[in-house]
Amino acid sequence: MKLYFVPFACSLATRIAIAEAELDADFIQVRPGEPLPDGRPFTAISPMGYVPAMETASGLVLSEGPAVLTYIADLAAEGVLAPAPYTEERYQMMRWLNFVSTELHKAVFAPLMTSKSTDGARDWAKGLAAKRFDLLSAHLDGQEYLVGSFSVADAYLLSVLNWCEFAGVAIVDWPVLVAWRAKMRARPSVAEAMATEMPLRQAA
Ligand SMILES: N[C@@H](CCC(=O)N[C@@H](CS)C(=O)NCC(=O)O)C(=O)O
Repeated sequence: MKLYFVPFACSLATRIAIAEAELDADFIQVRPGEPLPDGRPFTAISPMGYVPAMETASGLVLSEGPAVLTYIADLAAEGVLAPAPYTEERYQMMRWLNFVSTELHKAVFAPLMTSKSTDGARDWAKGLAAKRFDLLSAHLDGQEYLVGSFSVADAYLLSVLNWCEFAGVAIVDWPVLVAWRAKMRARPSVAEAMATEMPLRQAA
């Protein structure tokens, strides 16, 4: 399986998931504006040009983070990266994957992390952060993970919360989230994934 990534982008969650489940994958770094190492344009894999994206030896090509993360979770041993299918917790995990994707990643962080944004778009996005961080903070207060045990939703949330300082979102105002992020960063799979991608980000 090939996993396409940009260092410290949301695709970090896929690296965490692969490490957590002790699966094998080839990670292919996507360099904006450049073809892939095999000469294809990245849009041949991911039509929007977004990471994460993946490709299996049997020909499955998949993009969109929640779908890629759920696929990886289903390759892992049951309970390692996701609650069992058809359980209530499984749907709660899907709820959080969608929340992180739409309410945090795209609504709050995307406009704050592109040079193409306007001041108005940035103000609007920052204004959205408080309600979403309040909700997360209340949910994670006294709870280790978004759902029961560690899941790909935690990996995705951690990857997005990593951007707070760069994006100018004041996570310090939510001590529960600061503590949760610190604890997640100390998790071996997360520490390993971040240590792998940090020099790649610095060199990019
Ligand atoms: N809807 C996509 C969005 C993924 C996305 O925004 N990825 C960012 C990195 S975190 C990206 O590849 N951006 C490149 C670009 O905007 O051209 C998903 O959920 O996977």
